[in-house]
Amino acid sequence: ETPAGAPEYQDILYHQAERIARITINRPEVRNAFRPQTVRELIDAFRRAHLDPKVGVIVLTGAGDLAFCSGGDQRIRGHEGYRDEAGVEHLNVLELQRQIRTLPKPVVAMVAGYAIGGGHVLHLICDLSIAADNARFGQTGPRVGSFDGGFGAGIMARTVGLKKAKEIWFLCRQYDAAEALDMGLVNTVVPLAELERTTVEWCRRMLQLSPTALRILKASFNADTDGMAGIQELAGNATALFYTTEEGQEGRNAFLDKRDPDFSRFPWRP
Ligand code: 2NE
Repeated sequence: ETPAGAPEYQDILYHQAERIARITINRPEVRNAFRPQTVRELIDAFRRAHLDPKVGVIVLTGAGDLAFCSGGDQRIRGHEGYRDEAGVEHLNVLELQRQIRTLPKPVVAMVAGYAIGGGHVLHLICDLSIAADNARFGQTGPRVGSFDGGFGAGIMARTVGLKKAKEIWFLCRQYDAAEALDMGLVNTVVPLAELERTTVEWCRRMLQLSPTALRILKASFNADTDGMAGIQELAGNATALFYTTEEGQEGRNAFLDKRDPDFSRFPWRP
């Protein structure tokens, strides 16, 4: 079901059912490589799912069985980035990575076929990765004259360990689904025919849990790596919870009533 009012996208698909938003990169003719327009649409779709209170969990996937995503579209790679329709060159996928990482709902990568290059980093950034048995993973940067030294290196090292992360980047090999599971790069591997069903099952399980607990846990996992921005995200959750208390509301009410606030009935907790 595509929700009413959803924009018509050219490079992606947006579906929602049962509090699960599914965002699909839809360029199978290039193994779901992304161009600036694709990334712009993905950012819009993730924002939509983030803000929609009817959405609890987001699934990112690629159209067809052959690829999740093969990274930046090399045909339109220009002098300093990927060229858009106006000729402007971008690396806007870095903004998308930050968005997936920080939006306060679980994001699940559903991977069939290749997750390669910048497409591999996208699955890495997602909170969970569910792989079909035909999935293949790897970085190609040093072979095609590129690299992702941000989350692509740092989160990779945190996920699979430093030695393995360096191997993945320095050798540009491909790894099958069993190897990916073995190194902790994915959460589970299922037969291709079971991929959709398992992903929905995992999403349904998360949807039965406390949204606030999952929201704050996601921020907590990012907090130390993300420095002040990570603390901001955690602290924003504390502020939002404080707003819901009588103590927090007394300050606002006093201001609106044009009186001094009276916090005397609230305890100084140990
Ligand atoms: C993905 C992979 C391994 C698939 O291989 P295979 O054998 O299944 O398919 P094939 O024949 O290579 O690809 C099918 C069609 O898709 C195009 C191919 O050129 C081919 O087109 P035709 O010959 O049929 O016309 N295609 C595939 N990937 C593409 C891409 N990324 N851009 C444009 N066209 C693509 C194999 O195709 C592969 O290795 N692809 C390249 C992977 C790659 O190097 N990606 C870029 C990494 S750099 C990056 O993503 C990046 C970054 O490092 C930093 C910031 C932002 C992005």
